[in-house]
Amino acid sequence: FDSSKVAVIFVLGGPGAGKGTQCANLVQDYGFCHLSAGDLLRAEQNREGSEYGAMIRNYIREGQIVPMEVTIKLLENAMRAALASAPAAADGWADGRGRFLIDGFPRKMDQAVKFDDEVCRSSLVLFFTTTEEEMLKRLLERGKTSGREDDNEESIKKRFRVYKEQTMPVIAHYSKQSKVATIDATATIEEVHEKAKDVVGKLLA
Ligand code: UP5
Ligand code: MG
Repeated sequence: FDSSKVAVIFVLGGPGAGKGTQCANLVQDYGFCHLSAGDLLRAEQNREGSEYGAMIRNYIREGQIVPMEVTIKLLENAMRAALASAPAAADGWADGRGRFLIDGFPRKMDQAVKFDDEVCRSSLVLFFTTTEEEMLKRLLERGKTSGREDDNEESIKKRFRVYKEQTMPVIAHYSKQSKVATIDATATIEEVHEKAKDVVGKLLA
């Protein structure tokens, strides 16, 4: 990708921190293209004829990170498709085209390094934090209706562990590059939204 025409924000935070919810709000505010790595993997899992379906299902249920080649290919394809349907303007992404929120990725160091080297670099990492207790409560509530195979207490505990062991180092890595904006996601959806809107607005200004 021509990095002058594409703007990427990584959106990270623990399982149930509110990444997807806040991305939807930022799409309304600023017209981003929102790509959730987890949603792309779930779509691939259910795609007829996918050679990866069974493998993805197992990884997700166990809370493990799917081999990065699969996820990066899905993200790259989705970014290309979005740009093809609304190409970045000659003056870059000022009008909203070519702006991406990449949600739930990169969540392991190998993914971060490969994406930065081979796809493109992010401008910012939005990092939503709250307690495990709060995340567990949200996910169990959502699990009543989500149909997600990983919204059960056993899978959630595994997701928390993988998050601490594999994703926190990614946050530390980008912190060293001063790219991380940390937002306390314990407050109400609207309060968190106001903070996120403000942070992103400053980046785009
Ligand atoms: N909610 C949200 N904000 C709230 C607030 N402020 N107050 C009260 N309630 C709030 O929100 C979760 C729930 O909480 C919702 O019901 C919401 O209304 C409520 P949501 O916005 O969905 O949170 P989010 O952070 O998006 O939670 P999600 O469960 O999607 O996070 P995960 O990171 O666990 O899931 P993801 O889909 O990203 O990944 C799933 C799996 O895919 C991973 O475990 C892994 O196995 C696999 N994966 C990979 O292998 N590689 C990747 O690169 C990415 C994923
Ligand atoms: Mg999500």
